[in-house]
Amino acid sequence: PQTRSPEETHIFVSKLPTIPISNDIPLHTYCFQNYAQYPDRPCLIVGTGAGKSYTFAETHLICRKVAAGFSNRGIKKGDVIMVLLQNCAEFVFTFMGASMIGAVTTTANPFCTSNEIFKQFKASKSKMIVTQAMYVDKLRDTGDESIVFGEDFSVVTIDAPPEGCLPFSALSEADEATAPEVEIDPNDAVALPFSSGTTGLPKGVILTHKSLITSIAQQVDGDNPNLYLKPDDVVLCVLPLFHIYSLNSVLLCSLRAGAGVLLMQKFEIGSLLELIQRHRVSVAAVVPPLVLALAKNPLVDNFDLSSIRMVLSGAAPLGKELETALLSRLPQAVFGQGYGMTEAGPVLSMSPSFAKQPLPTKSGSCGNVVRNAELKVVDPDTGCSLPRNQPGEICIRGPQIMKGYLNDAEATARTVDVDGWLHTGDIGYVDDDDDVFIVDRVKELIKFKGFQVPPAELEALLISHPQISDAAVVPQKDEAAGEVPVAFVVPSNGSELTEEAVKEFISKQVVFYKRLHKVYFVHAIPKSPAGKILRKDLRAKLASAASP
Ligand code: 4UU
Repeated sequence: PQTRSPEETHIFVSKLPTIPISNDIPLHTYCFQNYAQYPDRPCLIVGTGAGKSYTFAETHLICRKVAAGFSNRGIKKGDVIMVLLQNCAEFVFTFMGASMIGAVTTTANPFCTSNEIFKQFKASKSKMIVTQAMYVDKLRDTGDESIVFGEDFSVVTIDAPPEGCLPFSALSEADEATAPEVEIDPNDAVALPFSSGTTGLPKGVILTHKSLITSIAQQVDGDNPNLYLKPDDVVLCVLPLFHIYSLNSVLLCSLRAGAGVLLMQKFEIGSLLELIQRHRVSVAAVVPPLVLALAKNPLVDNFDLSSIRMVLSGAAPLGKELETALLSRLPQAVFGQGYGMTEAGPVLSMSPSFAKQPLPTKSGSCGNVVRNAELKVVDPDTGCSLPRNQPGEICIRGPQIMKGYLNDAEATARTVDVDGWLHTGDIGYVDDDDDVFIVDRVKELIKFKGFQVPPAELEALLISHPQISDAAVVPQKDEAAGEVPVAFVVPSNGSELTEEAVKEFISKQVVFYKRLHKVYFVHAIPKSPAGKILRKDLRAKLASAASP
């Protein structure tokens, strides 16, 4: 076979010039680097309740107190804290406070089941969980005798602590002067989100101080930032901070740029519109289902949304029709997409229409590759890089990508090759104007409203059922959610299993977005000679028939 020389590699870079990035300092230092110039500006605005807000100076101080509080409670450099919270100010204090003592935050969805939470808890070896009282019952039974609530880990609640828990004040009222001085290496982990990547079960994604700083800088630094956030911006934070999109592109980017963040606990269209109007939200980071709501919900006409100047959509594909519909509702706004993947730090490409000196990009495109990074498109069969306009697997290289998966060298090696290219499992191309288009996904991952649904996790649960002998889970297109998981199930001999019973068996064990929407009983799961599920065949089967 022909080997290609490096000169033949088609590499795409940003149209924006490369910039110097100070990624050799700790993340918290970088994010708060300029705040002394605007200490009294609002930093965090709490959307729920009385609408409390924290200035940059207050936010910075509370983070330092929490750092001291962690240290007083025995949390040390390298320890992992699990944050099990909806969006709230304490999420920010915990994440930044942990960074300040060199600890690592693993973020989890509070709607997850006990089983899901403890899988992540164990894999990450968390020492403490910061949560809300209403989720504590899920934490009492750890499902493992060797891990005892309150003994092997402590639980802190941001509201009145139930029995055996500490109040958040145990952290936030510590004397900031007692926080230890720690040496932080740029390659130390700071965030540990979980993602299933291109295959298999959820894995800890090690994001270091250096990777996150690089990613933030690629978005908001430089004379002509790609994502231009102004000091008087109010940035909507309705997407969950436990997902890297919101954590990085909304929270961390705003902190760095000095913009205010409006924290909303969860998406509800009425209160969302009310908050946008009341706080004059200027930048909205959304996902396609939210674009749908903003574009189509009749309630929108009752509110003044004229403050919105920028709408960023990402985490799942967005159709052109929806983009057009949204812009007819928000004619004053610039609309564009970002394309991210947890493992990529996460942003691979971003619309240049958000830049300080904006450049045009086409409808349906995910923008251009971020600066200080390289992108290539490879033929999935040969691995050769492809020129413009030819679809293939998108790969990204740069200091922003993950250090690797936690305790999983094999999965890391499968995802990041020896030359440092991260293979996304997404199929796309770069056109003549450097616009990136995503056209398909070859990895197993299913995305329900932008949430990750790893088929391998559902398949493992299905196979654990005594009356199921084999199973496969694949995405089915869905108008509202983008994709929903559906299962092909081979019942054991003589079983009288019903679709409802299978659905219920799963829904008891998983968070809402992983629930099965359909179960097809089949005689066998199509597999390759090596035993791999032929997902393409199953997907094709779904596409070609109403009842496969
Ligand atoms: C088509 O979804 C994310 C991160 C999204 C993100 C982050 C920062 C978007 C904008 C931003 O500024 O991460 P994961 O790991 O949950 O899912 C990654 C996968 C991608 O590999 C791709 O398949 O989600 C899909 N995806 C998209 N697909 C992400 N963004 C897009 C997009 N269009 N714009």
